[in-house]
Amino acid sequence: MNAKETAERIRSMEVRGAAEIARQAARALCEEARGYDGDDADGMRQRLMAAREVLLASRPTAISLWNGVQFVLKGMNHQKDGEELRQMVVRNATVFIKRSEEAVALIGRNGANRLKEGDHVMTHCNSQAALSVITTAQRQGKNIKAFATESRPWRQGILTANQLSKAGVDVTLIVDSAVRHVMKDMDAVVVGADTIASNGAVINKIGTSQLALAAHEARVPFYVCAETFKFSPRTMMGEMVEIEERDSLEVVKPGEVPSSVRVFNPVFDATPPEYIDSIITEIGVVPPYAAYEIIVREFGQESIFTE
Ligand code: RI2
Repeated sequence: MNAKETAERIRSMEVRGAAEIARQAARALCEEARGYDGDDADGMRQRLMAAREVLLASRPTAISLWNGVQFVLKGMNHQKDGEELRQMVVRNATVFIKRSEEAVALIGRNGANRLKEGDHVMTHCNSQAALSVITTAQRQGKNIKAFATESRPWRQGILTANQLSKAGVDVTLIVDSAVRHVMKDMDAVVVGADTIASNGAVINKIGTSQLALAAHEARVPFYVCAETFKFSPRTMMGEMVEIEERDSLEVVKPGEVPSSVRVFNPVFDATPPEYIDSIITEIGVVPPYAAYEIIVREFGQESIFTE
């Protein structure tokens, strides 16, 4: 699928989940390189740059998309031969997708070590990294009791409940407003991430920060499950993370409220590091305050300055 089609599927949420949109973007760049007729490196570069812009514009918040695109196109300007450029893009995309898929399994293993037999675990939205932790613990025979929030307005909690149930996990679905009421019975909260800033703040599905506050109040450990490519080199330059705002029709049906009523539909929020126990990554379980070091280690100083 080419970049334009992929971007449309991402924008419309047909393809969603911060890691998955990055993998799909990597595949689309591969297709663009393969689909370019000829071996003119400059022409192919132009096509790839246009594809990059289209993909990055599809959803603004998840840094995984930006990091994925940067990874696939890294070194592009040094290639003089079209065929070599094509092969480089395909190679980079293959490495990125493989690393990303392996990371989810490693996060599952690392995170499952934090869960005990019979733990009650709340999750929010539909994060494959967070679900990997729960299902890995379940496979270890820990008899986990999962609690999935509905996650309005897109109700990704329904996906989560289905996936956990299929994996043999005992799962209870709750509405978002039941979070604080239920939190006192939880042993852990596991959520995903769209972006982790250099100060350790985590940007994830709207409502995540409410889970974190309720967990903090009830002294329940709050874990963020995220691949290292969810960390944002751009925030090291002081850039703020853009919080995507989506259409009001995701919240109300046409005519349900008078047109004078404004509907505000931000789809992500920021959880400050002081409410986060640990971030569970493929390279280990780390405190949120390690974010700066992870960015330097994974992306290098150089990448911070190259757009
Ligand atoms: P994984 C999702 O965004 C949710 O915010 C979820 O927590 C996050 O991506 C991470 O998901 P959306 O695409 O990468 O539903 O862990 O808006 O699968």
